[in-house]
Amino acid sequence: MKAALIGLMQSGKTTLAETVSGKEFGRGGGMSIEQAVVPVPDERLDWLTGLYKPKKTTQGTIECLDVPGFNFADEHGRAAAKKLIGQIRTVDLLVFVVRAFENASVPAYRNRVDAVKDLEELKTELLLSDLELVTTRIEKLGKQIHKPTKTQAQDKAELTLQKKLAETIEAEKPISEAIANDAEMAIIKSLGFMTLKPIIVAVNVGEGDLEREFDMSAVIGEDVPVIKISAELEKELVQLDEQSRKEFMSEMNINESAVSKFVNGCYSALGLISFLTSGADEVRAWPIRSGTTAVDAAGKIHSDIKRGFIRAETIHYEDLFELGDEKAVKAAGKSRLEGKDYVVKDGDIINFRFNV
Ligand SMILES: Nc1nc2c(ncn2[C@@H]2O[C@H](COP(=O)(O)OP(=O)(O)OP(=O)(O)O)[C@@H](O)[C@H]2O)c(=O)[nH]1
Ligand SMILES: [Mg+2]
Repeated sequence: MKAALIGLMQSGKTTLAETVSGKEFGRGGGMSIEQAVVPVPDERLDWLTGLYKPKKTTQGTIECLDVPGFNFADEHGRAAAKKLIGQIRTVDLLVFVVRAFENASVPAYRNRVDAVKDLEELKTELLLSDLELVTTRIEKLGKQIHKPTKTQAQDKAELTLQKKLAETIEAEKPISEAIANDAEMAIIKSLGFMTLKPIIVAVNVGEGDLEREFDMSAVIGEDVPVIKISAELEKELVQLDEQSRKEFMSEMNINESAVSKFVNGCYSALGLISFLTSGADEVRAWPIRSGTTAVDAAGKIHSDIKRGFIRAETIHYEDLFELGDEKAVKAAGKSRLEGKDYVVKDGDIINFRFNV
């Protein structure tokens, strides 16, 4: 799963990326996109590791791109932003990082510190970049359909759809409204429209400002996860040992770490849950979309396990945690044999039986 941290200049994207990944990027206003991997914290893995003492423990991960800040205030900045947006059209999720911290030594974009206005500007610009993409496609396809190419029928279908998208954007409606079904979605999927991607908003607040309320619903609706973090402070916290960190967090009234908020926000926006596998070799968390069936979950591990799927031997983490070991879970009748179509739940510990 790939997420891009985007936002206007100097909103704290790099600081946040460093905080959640534990990696140092170094500054210098570079114009290239940096990558970092965020390991997904999961207490269940820690507990299972204690129980099974496996050779290794593997957390889920989120691949993060730290994208240089956008500056739509001048032509040079717009050209740079356009190029950057073109480079992140394949990501699965956008994390909008908006500034709400005061810091006299960091000049504010357009001389304002206004998270809601920044979010609005960002959203409008992404919509415009999608409109530009649609316009380019319409021009290209308009010429192409008159040539006897192999893709003529497909091109005509796409042209009709792109025109519908253009009308929708011009009517200031989200383009998702113009896409009638999966077949239409498939036609345009590879273009990577920015406004079709799931998003979360990370409001970067000043120290001690975590309680502040922000109403973003007028800009992004009710369903988008909004997290509040104080990136600079929390970056310092991750460098402390666990004991001092806990003390600091309770002193500063921080009840959830930045990485936990970040990961939960991303998982929720993407509809992800985790199933677990455990044994003497490895204890591991596997992120899947909620609604995934047992046979497809098996395919995440290996295509052979999917192909030769027999049954999913399943227990739930909560039962194991409560009863102490697998034997006790079985004795309590809480071990299940699930078939291909079983819908996997968050916290299921699965041992796939397969035959190839
Ligand atoms: N006071 C305060 N300063 C912050 C906070 N987060 C970031 N900063 C400062 O703001 C400046 C910009 O932070 P970055 O993390 O580099 O921001 P960015 O969004 O990556 O910047 P660009 O990539 O240039 O757009 C740095 O000087 C940070 O120290 C914060 O939570 N509080
Ligand atoms: Mg940066």
